Amino acid sequence: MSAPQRWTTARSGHRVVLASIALAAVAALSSSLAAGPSTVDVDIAKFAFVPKEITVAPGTRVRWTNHDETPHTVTSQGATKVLSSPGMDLDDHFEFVFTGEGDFAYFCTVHPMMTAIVHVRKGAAKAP
Ligand SMILES: [Cu+2]
Repeated sequence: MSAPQRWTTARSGHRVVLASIALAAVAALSSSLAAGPSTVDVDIAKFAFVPKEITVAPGTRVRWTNHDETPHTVTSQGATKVLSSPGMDLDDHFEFVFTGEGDFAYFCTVHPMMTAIVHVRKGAAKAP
């Protein structure tokens, strides 16, 4: 009678250790998410970048999502070539973290009339 009891005790102890490891993993994941850059979304819909103009703080990640069935790109205008996405199909994302201040005009290489701009300013409100 005493042997099965010890076995049960050892098993429940093992379970407690596993639960602690899982909790530590969740805590590590959420703290790394909290420390990561905040994200601002730009939609690509009906052959337009929406919003067409945004202002973000340095360190902000901008994430473009294509909602059109037509492929689009996010490509820097001029010589900078900061932004250079591949062709994005429906529901594809493209992300870029803006580290320094500046004005980043971009367009779609497939439809050059699609233009937009990201302003990066130290005073800009942090995204939630
Ligand atoms: Cu396009």
